[in-house]
Amino acid sequence: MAAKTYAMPTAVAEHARLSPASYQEKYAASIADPEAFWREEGKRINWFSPYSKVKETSYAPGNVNIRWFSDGTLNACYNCVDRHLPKRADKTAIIWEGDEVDVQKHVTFRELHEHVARFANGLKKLGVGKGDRVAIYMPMVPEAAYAMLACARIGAVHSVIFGGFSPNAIADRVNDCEAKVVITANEGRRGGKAVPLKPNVDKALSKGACPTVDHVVILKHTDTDYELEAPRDVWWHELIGDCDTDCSPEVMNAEDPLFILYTSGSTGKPKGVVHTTGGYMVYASMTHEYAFDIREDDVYWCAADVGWITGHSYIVYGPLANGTTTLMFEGVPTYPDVSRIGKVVDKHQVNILYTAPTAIRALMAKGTAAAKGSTRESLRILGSVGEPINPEAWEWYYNHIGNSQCPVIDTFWQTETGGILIAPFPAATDMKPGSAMLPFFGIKPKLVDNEGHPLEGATEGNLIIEDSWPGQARTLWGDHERFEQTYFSTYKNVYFTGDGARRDEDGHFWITGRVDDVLNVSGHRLGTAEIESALVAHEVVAEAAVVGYPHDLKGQGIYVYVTVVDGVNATDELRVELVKWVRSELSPIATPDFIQWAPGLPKTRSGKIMRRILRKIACNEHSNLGDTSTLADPSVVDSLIENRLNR
Ligand code: 6R9
Repeated sequence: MAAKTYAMPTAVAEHARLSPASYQEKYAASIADPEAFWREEGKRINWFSPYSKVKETSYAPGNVNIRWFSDGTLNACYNCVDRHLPKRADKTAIIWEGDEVDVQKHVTFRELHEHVARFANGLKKLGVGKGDRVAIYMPMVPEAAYAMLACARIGAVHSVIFGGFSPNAIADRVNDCEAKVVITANEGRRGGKAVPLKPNVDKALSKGACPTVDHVVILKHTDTDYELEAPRDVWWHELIGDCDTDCSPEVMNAEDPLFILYTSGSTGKPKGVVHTTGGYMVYASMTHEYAFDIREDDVYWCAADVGWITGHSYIVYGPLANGTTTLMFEGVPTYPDVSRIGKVVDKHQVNILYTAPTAIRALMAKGTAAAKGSTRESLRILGSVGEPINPEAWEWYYNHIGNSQCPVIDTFWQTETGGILIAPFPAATDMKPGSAMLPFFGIKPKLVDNEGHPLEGATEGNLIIEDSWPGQARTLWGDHERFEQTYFSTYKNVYFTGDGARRDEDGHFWITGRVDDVLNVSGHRLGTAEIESALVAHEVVAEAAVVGYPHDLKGQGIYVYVTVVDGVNATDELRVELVKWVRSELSPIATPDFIQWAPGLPKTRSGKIMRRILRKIACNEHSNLGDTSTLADPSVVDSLIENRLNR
């Protein structure tokens, strides 16, 4: 069946930088001569000394080496802040919306410059210099961005640790990169609750667990007092008390590391993904401009957390490099209730909203309540990121948040890719709910079978990227071998995303999810995302997760976890109905073998369902769940195990 297609809304298409023809032309040029293409595009960034070299990249086994613009020098902070001062000093750089409804702040580029430069001088006072690592464990406050930019200004490498991580996870990350300083706050606020950041850092650092840390800088964000441990701890405001606002940006080489960001891999130990300065800045700013068709007066809101790559590339570096007003939101979409997002959009006249399917589904579960109390008329473009967006969520987002007037830009990318790889760039293409559509300039997505043979035409396979792009990760901190092994060894001479994808008859890409989530049922390949999407399309299903489990006859059976919408009774009759539903919505080959009711699903703090755990529970391997330290709410797992045993 042909996918439903939506045209780019006329109001967007008429003014967008791209048209289908100009996209095709520019894409073709980027592929025909990447060297010439990026030599030109690299100029969007201010360089202290220009590059003569552009692309020096090799994916050769045993010699993976990725360098872009390697003889140029620049400073990322200068590009996000200083270069805007001549024309945009009084323009708002950051709008901060606090956790509580009536708390907000506007920071101009001039003020941003002052805050960042003073804090950079503060870090220098603590002995932080070029190449030193600094861990940032902060709530979603402007100071988190100041801290990142201050590190970039003095050439220190930041490693942002998501504010929801536990002490053990902090210690692992701090130790892996041997951070010298940890920047935190006394407390964060999320959904009306206090998040004990400073106590978590204390626990992480206790008993000499993090021997490289000399100092902890603490922002006083709430009124809660914690005792400081002298001489290790220092208040942010005291540190900068006597610092001036003059701090010249360090001259960095294009290939000097800008930051490390830890992400989970298939094995337990988190991977320290390393991004360098020049290529990352070019790619983050360019993709931001094109994916959201950014205009000078736009108010742009990416509702991610700075603890994730989306926050790095699309709250801080991309938008600020482009001189865009970027909104930082401390809270959650459901606090005080599901109308919050719409109300924030109206209050700050947001033009572009970029969020995740998991947030969209949380709002969708409450019907249309999320649309109450706001008009959202300022919106022009919607974005989605983090996981495949099921067509039902896409349509709900399109209709009830975007008033059927804003394109939904479904952006596929990864921590390792630095920026967006595949999306329906406005107005390069029509949209198909659930499809990420087309590659960005310079990106060559290909599908291969399990042996690495290229697959042509309309088909499904493993998603690889042939050749390099400037925003790509360069290595894993301290473990280049693992970098090669993880991304370049499954298939030779290409980058392996770890995702599966389908390419339809029009050449559009549909990400089907991590390859390890693809089921093979009676010889039929089925994406867990497809089955979930079918389930979520049923009105009583709030959320669903599907995993495979060994099945005597079929090879793999389909095990389904379902969270029902508030107020619905989870009965045996409903089980039967849902099985029937999936058969008719998708296919009899997708018939669920078992449906387990789940009051909640185990998710990482960024909202990704931890299928690894669900697979273990489905297989009755409860005693060996592996690393659960990144779970948002570990108690969910206990109740799932209990339900499983009592079934
Ligand atoms: C940016 C980010 C990366 C993984 C990726 C894929 C999934 C992200 C997606 C998507 C389908 C999209 N993913 N965006 N799948 N459609 N639009 O999320 O980075 O946290 O490293 O996750 O997320 O499976 O491989 P990261």
